[in-house]
Amino acid sequence: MSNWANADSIRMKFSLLMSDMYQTEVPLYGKLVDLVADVNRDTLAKDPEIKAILEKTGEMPRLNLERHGAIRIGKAEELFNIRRVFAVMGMYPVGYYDLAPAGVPVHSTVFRAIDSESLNNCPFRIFTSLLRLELIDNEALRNTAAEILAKRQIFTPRCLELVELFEKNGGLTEEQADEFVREALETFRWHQDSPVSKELYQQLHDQHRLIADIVAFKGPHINHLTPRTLDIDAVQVGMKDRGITPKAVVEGPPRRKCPILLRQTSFKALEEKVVFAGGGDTAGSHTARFGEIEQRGVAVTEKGRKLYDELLKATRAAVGGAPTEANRDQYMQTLTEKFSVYPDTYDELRQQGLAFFHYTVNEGKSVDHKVTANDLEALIAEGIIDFEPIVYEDFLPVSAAGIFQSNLGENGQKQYDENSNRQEFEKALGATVANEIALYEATQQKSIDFCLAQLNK
Ligand code: OOG
Ligand code: NI
Repeated sequence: MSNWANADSIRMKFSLLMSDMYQTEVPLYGKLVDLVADVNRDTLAKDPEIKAILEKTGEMPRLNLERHGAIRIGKAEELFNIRRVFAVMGMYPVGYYDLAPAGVPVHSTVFRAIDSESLNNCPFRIFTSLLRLELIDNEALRNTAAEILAKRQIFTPRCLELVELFEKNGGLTEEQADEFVREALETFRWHQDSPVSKELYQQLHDQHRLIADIVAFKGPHINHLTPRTLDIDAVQVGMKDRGITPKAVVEGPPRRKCPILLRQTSFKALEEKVVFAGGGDTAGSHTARFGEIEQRGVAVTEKGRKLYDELLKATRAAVGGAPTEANRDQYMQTLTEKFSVYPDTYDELRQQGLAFFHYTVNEGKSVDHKVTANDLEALIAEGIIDFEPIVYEDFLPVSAAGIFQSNLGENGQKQYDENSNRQEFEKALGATVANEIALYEATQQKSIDFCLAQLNK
């Protein structure tokens, strides 16, 4: 037995500190958290079926804890070290997202817990994007940006020392872990004073707002946190009622009886005061930080994902591109129409191999003969085995681009024809990213194996 602090508890402590910090820095976020808690309470009271599923899958205690955050970092070494920092909290890189085709000069991964028990203990995860400086077309500006980034250190020296201790000893003591979360939090803090002049900020900003958000600041301030709701349409309406301005449309699939993947909306970024370097006219502002809400549904298979991508593409083709304030109603209507062919019962989703499920033996049930995976359908029909949706724990590149755009403002859209560069990303990361579909597949298979072992006992 080791006396090392548990990674899930370190992550939990860190996420609670982060939430407190963000509510202080962005008070509107606190209002959003309250709204989501109200909507979740109403939904659970109205819909006993949702409540039963959440109770059975063990997700109930984590419902109001569910949060993801996002950061944007500037250089390879930062990505390498952030991976080491997140490993202390039991968070590992899953998935590769290339945002360049959607006009955002970054590529990303998500640091999150992998197994379902750890996810239930604390689902906190961070969408982490790395700037692709090579996509800045102005060479002089690109070099200046690289020089500024080369000089910065986004981790406290003590944070890196504790990471080294963790790597050397295989863990941290409780006391070291508490110190670690406080030190690690510093990396994500908002700094009002910018290391660059107002002029340079403007040049970076004119190139792309995102580039200014990364290069003109001391560190990768947390740019949003996201609670999980059970009814995102109610939150979208509720935001307006409480004086919070939501983005034009909810990203992702349309409203369904059996939610799939991920739906997201956000409130628009706030204008925050910035003090630029150098004398003279140094006061200014920057808009980047916002609040987001997510509703999660069942994880889909490769086949399910292909169908999702096709229907989303068809919707966008029909309305002439990404949704805007002007075409939002038409967009949502078209989306619903296109998705009417996507099966909307858990039974169909399962039988057609479109989504992943977690199988369990119903209480008190047994069999009088040996069973194999081939008997699964019969066992379900006989009420011996039951299944629940496996929640999608990852993100969607088109939705993520929509979230980026909504807080980068109207002029955020650019065209990049660079190829996606996963190898480059993994080289900077110092590790490969896990394949999310393979993880869901393994979770599903484990539950089937467990059922069969239990019945054959
Ligand atoms: C990240 C946007 C992506 C999501 O939920 O899809 C994201 C960012 O704005 O840095 O967080
Ligand atoms: Ni997000």
